[in-house]
Amino acid sequence: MWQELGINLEAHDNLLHVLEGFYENIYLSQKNRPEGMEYFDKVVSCIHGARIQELFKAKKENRLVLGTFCVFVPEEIVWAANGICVGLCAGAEIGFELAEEVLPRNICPLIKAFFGFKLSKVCPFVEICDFVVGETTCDGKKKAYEIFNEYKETYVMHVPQKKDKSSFDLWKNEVINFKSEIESRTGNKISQDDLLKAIELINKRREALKRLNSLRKADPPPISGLDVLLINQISFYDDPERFTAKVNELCDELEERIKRKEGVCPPGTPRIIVSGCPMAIPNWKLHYLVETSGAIIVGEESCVGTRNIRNLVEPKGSNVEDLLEDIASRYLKIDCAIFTPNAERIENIKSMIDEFSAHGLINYSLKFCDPYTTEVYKVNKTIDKVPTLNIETDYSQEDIEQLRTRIEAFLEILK
Ligand code: BJ8
Repeated sequence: MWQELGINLEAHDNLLHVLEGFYENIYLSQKNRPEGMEYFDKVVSCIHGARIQELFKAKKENRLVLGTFCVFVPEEIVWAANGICVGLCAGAEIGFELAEEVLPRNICPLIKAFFGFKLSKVCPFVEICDFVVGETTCDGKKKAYEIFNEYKETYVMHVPQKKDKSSFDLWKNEVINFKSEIESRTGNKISQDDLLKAIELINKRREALKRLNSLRKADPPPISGLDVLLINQISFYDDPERFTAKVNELCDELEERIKRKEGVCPPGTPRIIVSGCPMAIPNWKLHYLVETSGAIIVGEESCVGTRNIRNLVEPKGSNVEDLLEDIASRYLKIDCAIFTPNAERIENIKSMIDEFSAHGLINYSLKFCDPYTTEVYKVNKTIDKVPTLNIETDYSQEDIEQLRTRIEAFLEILK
């Protein structure tokens, strides 16, 4: 299967070998994990196996498989046309030397990583996709997609940068165009019923993740931030129906744990919200550092976190076009830092601090990410309830000790 996908088998073996050690160290060494994590451990342990096989089979049955790098792509439309949408990995320093042959050195590591995975031919997910859907979010991605298209066909959606009426009209039009694109590629005409079913499928997944998040309000939290981060990362590529059922099963178990006051750390452990850039799989660096330094992460204000699940599509429309408008309005509520102004993000951070009784906020930015590094100023100016720590990093391991020292000093302040 991997050969058929054109995977570089030697590089791929090395990658899986490194990942395995990494996972054992970071995940399996955690104490008192919920039993329900077994499913998610299994998904990771065959990250390039079982799910790829499912996608492979789906392609043989003529189903469209497409890949994305941003939560702005309205996946409901893909599912409605009997296609499959997967979020692609961009969370590790893989193939950076090859990526730097086509990209500037000083570009965000997430962008470098999606090129690196493709150019080094180690990611079966990107290889199995019929095409990739990009978006005009930050400048780095926008320009990178032009080059990426030379290696993998890339369809780019125009995401506006403001949220006024004309921006909404532009975005709604993009959503309508996207639907036509998917229909013509799949040959399936999307009906109202198809759209309603797809909206329900993805809403249910978001609701399960919301339920999981809300259980972290307990003191002590019944699950670690590392585990919730992993579950969020898996949500991007697992089968949505199965994934939702597994998250709900886990939540049932966590509710029992809360009743027994059983947690993954002692009560009163410093509680942290992490806010900023997305952490694509297998980027576990910050969570690992924080949770092995005596604190617990209780929320991620991130696209791999609440930014992706906060809002559901509210299907009020009674025909396809109106439903597309409902989809468009849900997606335009996303409070990504590429928008100006972006006041709702700050309000969302504030309410997360209150809801999750956080003691501190960590602003997490990837190096060279202008939207998030610049927005840190406004976040810090407005958040006065809890101390904040600004972290700017990449996927390397070089700054680990330096970051640990800064995190430990921050936790001393919180204590
Ligand atoms: S909706 S956060 S997933 S754009 S980290 S590549 S912004 S330079 S990933 Fe994002 Fe969509 Fe927004 Fe979410 Fe650019 Fe920044 Fe890199 Fe980023």
